[in-house]
Amino acid sequence: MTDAADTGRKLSDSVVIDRAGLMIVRLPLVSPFETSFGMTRVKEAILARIESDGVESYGECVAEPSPYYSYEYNRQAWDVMHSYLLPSLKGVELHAPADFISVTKRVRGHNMAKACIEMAIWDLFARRAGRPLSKVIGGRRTRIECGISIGIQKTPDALLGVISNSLDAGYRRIKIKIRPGWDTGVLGKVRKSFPDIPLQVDANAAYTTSDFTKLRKLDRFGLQMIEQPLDYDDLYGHSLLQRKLSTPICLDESIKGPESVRLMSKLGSGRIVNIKAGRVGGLSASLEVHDIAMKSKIPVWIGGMLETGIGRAFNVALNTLPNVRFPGDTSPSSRYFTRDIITHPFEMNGSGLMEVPKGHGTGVEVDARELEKRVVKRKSIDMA
Ligand code: OSB
Ligand code: MG
Repeated sequence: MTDAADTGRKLSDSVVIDRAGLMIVRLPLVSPFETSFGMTRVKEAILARIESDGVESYGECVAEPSPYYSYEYNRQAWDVMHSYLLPSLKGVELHAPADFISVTKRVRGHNMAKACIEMAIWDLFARRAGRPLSKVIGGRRTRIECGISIGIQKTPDALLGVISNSLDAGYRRIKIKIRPGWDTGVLGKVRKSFPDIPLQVDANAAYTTSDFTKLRKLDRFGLQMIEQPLDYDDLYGHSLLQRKLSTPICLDESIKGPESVRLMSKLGSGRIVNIKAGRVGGLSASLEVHDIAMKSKIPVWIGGMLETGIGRAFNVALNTLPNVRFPGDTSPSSRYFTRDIITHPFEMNGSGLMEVPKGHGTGVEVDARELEKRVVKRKSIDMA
């Protein structure tokens, strides 16, 4: 057990989930988000609502409608939560958030579905203990540094415009999505206009081991890191590539949990880890990944999946951990939605900082009316 997870163990008395429900929300994005694996115009997310002794809490599943970023996708994640994860919690006394892991161990994989429920449980424990989640997990910061992840644009000029606006808004680092055909040429133009900005790229696994010559050219651009250049499962390929690159490789898709970090560290598959709680199976797993990386001298940062305010709040809490050494993809609500589904949307000040909520649990409250407008499907689960 990690130090941070230990803190969770001491949280208040036990919890029995007496009500649970799932819903799907759809929120249009203020601008379409294109990556090497596809285009998103509307954020579709499954939310899980759980209740114990009148205290309610929400989790958000980061799976997407299609199995492109990950094998998990919404219809399947819904079924895993509805048919397996929530029923397995019926009448079970949870003494700590980590108990969720032992109760659902029989279900193999499906980290995003598990994380959705697990995070709601962490939030519930923190609310019952009357403490902010960031403190409960061992976080120390009261403000976090925001970066922005900029999708593939129609033209290089359009990209330069988005970067310029983002810098004006205060973002502390720029990440741009790349893929074959939208890489060195575009980066040359970016560096010509913005020679010194903190810049990184994310390929979302768009290159192969036959692209090493091309990828070596990325060393010219003074990038903070290259995120997931090769296949989602290819730790060995990344270890060969890292030996040929001076730019640090950061792994996203390839990190499925603590064991991936151990392997990455042994193989030398990269030097930085992107933590997404959904991808690794929840907050307990994120804390383990964070702690193992810290012991292996691998800095981490917190990724994002275009979450609504509900999921974003967990990313904000994770950003307060000590081994988070870079601004992440946790941007303010307005970067994604004209109106978020929480009462106090996340904001960033002109120097790229975001306040960590001080309230109990994640510190965010769902805007019931706004949520209602966005729900396209719902189902309650019998927990009696
Ligand atoms: O690879 O980090 C990624 C969004 C969806 C799926 C994968 C990724 C992303 C992002 C967006 O980069 C980060 C964000 O702003 O939430
Ligand atoms: Mg990524």
